[in-house]
Amino acid sequence: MASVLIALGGNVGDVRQTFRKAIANICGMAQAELLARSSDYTTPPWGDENQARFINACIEIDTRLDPHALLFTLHKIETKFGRDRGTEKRWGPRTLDLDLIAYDDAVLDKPELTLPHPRLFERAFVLVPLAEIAPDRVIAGRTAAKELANISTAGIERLPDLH
Ligand code: PH2
Ligand code: MG
Ligand code: MG
Repeated sequence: MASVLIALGGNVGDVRQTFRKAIANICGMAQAELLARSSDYTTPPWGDENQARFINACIEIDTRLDPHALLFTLHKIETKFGRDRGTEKRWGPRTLDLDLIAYDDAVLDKPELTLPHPRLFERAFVLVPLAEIAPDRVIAGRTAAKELANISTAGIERLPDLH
């Protein structure tokens, strides 16, 4: 079994409900167990500032799928929840983005998949939820807790839990 960190994002539709259903789909389709789930956060749009705020979260799962099979499964789930990679703009609005952040200590540098995620430490919208569930996990020699000190978290707000 592998311990995997996945970042969730979206800014189109009822994103929190999409997250809830997508996490259930990940557990079902990736034969995975949910080990941890961060709170949801509203975050300022990054990359293209001219769009709605995003909601972001992070989860940790235990899965038997290898990294490529897991990536394929995550893409299928994105599509199921309305994501259209064919027409969307880079950094633009989307219903659901599922990014593989880390897969055990795997290091991979392929066109379709780089592990750990190459830009994770530049993005407060990933680091803040990650630091909630895995503050001290060593990823590429660094930790979310320490890296948060080097980055602005302005405009990021934790949302109260849904019930
Ligand atoms: N995702 C993007 C582009 N910009 N900004 C925030 N705050 N959160 C995201 O998840 C995000 C983004 C494209 O995937
Ligand atoms: Mg992303
Ligand atoms: Mg993505």
